[in-house]
Amino acid sequence: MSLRRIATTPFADQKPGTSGLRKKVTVFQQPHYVENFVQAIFDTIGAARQGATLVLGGDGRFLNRQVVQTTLKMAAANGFSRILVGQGGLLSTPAASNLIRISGAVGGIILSASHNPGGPDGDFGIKFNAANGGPAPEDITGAMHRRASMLVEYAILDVPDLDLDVVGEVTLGDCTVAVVDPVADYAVLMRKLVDFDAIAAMFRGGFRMRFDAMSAVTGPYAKAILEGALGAAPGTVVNAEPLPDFGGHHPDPNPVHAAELMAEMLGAEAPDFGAASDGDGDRNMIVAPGLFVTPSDSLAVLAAQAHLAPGYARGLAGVARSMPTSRAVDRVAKALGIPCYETPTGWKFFGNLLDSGRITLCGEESAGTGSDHVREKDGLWAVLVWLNILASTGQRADAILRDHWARFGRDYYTRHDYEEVDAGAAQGLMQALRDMLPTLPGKVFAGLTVAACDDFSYTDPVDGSVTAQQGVRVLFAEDARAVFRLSGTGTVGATLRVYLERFEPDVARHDAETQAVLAPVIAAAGEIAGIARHTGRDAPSVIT
Ligand code: VG1
Ligand code: CO
Repeated sequence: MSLRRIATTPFADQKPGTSGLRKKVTVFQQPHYVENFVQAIFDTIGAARQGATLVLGGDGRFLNRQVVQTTLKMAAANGFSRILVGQGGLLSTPAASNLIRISGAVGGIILSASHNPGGPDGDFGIKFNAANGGPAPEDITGAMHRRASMLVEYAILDVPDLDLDVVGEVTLGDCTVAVVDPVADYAVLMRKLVDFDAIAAMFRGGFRMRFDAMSAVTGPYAKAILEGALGAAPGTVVNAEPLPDFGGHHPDPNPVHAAELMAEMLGAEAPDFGAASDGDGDRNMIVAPGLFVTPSDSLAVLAAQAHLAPGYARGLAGVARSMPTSRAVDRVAKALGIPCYETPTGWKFFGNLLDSGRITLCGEESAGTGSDHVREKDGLWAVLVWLNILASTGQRADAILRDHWARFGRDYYTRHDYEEVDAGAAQGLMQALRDMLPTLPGKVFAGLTVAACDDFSYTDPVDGSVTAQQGVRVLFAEDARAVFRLSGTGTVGATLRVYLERFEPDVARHDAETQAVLAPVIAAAGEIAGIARHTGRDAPSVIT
């Protein structure tokens, strides 16, 4: 066995976005591309990696196994003394976060492009999580990018591939590689947080559920916990086997990409509860019989009812939501008398709030909810807390949501995505919006009056760091809001996201169709931003 130093040419495009470095598989297949970024991660960790533990795993997509092998050999050549890797190279993002935290690792590398499609023509991604289990904050990802842009060589052991399919320990150079069951520790954690006995009793009583794992990483977790530990009927979990191309599907749990689940839940034979998760298991979609639960509403319901789960019986210290997430959770925080923080998009911004104990629960409109149990959003966790609420209250999921609206009012919410727009045109739209901000207040668009607007800037209350230009928000006097930002996870052109919402306090008007209620907000947003003019599109590519 020998340690080799291999010459590489630096890559200038290895800049992590909202959640790690995400590119087309073909980009990662360039010679030395993976190695270059992995070495940049190790160099950024610096001396702290000597003798340290590293966690490693991914969502099973195309390239996962190959990059796991490369990373193992590089980690062993770079001074780590112990590497925990999920069996088969698999770890869901929340399970990886948990493993980092309980093993005292210096950090972890998660291989995933999350909800982006996989396969040879799909996307791949590499993300570094720090010792708290959370996505590296911007100063660290910035340092990785700078390092990747100047690297000239990387270190790797010249050894055959390891067998990752057998649980147990093997030696790699001076390093021990522990191949671990990806589900076991995560299941132990879930058992501490939610009342497994109550949920199991509910399933014994005939409660029926459908969980769509979308042929992605959550399959083994959902099978073991829902069907195994909790006794849900066999077949409750569908698309349970992680596939390198996710079976050709788009592993993004929303009503468009989880259409089969939606059809079942809205049909006559709907089970009592429906849920889905994304490529790497950190997102969740919740569907009640006959009623889709928007992620923003789900966060608000969880905030209002989490105390029913044993892990949260003591109540919540505070909550947080990303800026484009609806203000439904703010109303709950107000009623509970706890703080509610508004952060930029991306889980990394919740890290300091969670670490400092300021918040217990947080979430995003993009189907992400989580708590202080790990430092990532956690899809299956959200589903289990929902099940706990259903078991504790004995209520149907749709009744829970309607009661929530009756108490707090309903925030009608939709997101319109314009995908693969010309990057220059998208930048132009955002710049034009920023330029017109001072002139907007008082103006009327589609019958709505602009009350206030800004380009969201966040000052972290813990470390004082400032993150500017995080999206333009326009607040209307009619208690409606439109938010515009560009995606930081796409791999082709630019994606314009337009987030639209309107508050409706009157319970008599809680049964309307979302797009119809929001039509004036949609029209006003289109007019203000000149969406058609800038993008050449007359309709969004995806409406969720
Ligand atoms: C999207 C979502 C954001 C989420 C991020 C990562 O980012 O909007 O809320 O945190 O994906 O989610 P963007 O920049 O494309 O809007 V996941 O499941 O990739 O880890
Ligand atoms: Co994800």
